[in-house]
Amino acid sequence: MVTDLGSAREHGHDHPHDHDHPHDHDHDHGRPHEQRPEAAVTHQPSTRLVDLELEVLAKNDLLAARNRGWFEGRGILALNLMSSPGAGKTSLLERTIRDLSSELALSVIEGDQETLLDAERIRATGCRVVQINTGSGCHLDADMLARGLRSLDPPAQSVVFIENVGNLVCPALFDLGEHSKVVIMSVTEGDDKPLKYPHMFRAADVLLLNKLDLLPYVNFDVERCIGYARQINPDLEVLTVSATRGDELERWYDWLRQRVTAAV
Ligand SMILES: Nc1nc2c(ncn2[C@@H]2O[C@H](COP(=O)(O)OP(=O)(O)OP(=O)(O)O)[C@@H](O)[C@H]2O)c(=O)[nH]1
Ligand SMILES: [Mg+2]
Repeated sequence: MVTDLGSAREHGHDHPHDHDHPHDHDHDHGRPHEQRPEAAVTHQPSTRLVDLELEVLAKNDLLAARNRGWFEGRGILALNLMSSPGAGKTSLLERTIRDLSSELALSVIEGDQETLLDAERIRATGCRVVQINTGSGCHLDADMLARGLRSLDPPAQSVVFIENVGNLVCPALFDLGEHSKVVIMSVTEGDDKPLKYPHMFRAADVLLLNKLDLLPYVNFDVERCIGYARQINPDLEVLTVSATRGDELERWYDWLRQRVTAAV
């Protein structure tokens, strides 16, 4: 089943940021940072904007708690997969579904700004899937997930993978009610990313370092990357894999099986 829930929100960027200029705007990726008026100004955040941000977070946390209860009541393990665009979330899911669907009941919520492309890839594996399109939104939130779950209707004692919108920043801030946050990073992204995007690596329970097969062609130091990631989050589990070639996926499957045993 592929369900497009439509654009889950028609807004710009009305979520809280963990920095000192809360705001409500569209992402301004088009202009260099130094050209943006706010870049030159030290903001004094207005009390009202801070209040609004806290309201957004509090509302999301409430809905996430409901999702968490919903999962627990049904013995469902929910995993939130996050990464920058193209790190390999859908590829990892395609391979995982192919390898484990005879052993575990799996279904997928796909989050993207536009298109049904990822849902169609998942559907081709025979797996139950619902696509959420966020429009201009750069992450899934707990309300979108709740609506997606109503449409997905996953069975009890199953695993729901949530593929978040490709973005190494915003998804880390929004609890969805998942059991674990899985961050995927590929070796083509540069080994400094844990230091530059610390919130994601701090929030994650496990890091999958993907595209191991490309290591001979890129300048990437695996040990340095893992060191940076553990500098940010000493408890972070790290698994190195290749989703397409299949390297070391058994370790990922074992991690998954352990979580399933604990949750269902
Ligand atoms: N060489 C290599 N390529 C990979 C691997 N995993 C994914 N890819 C490729 O990377 C590209 C992006 O993979 P996707 O699975 O679509 O990545 P994604 O994270 O789902 O992307 P978004 O949903 O757009 O954020 C595709 O061309 C994949 O074939 C891998 O382990 N090795
Ligand atoms: Mg994808």
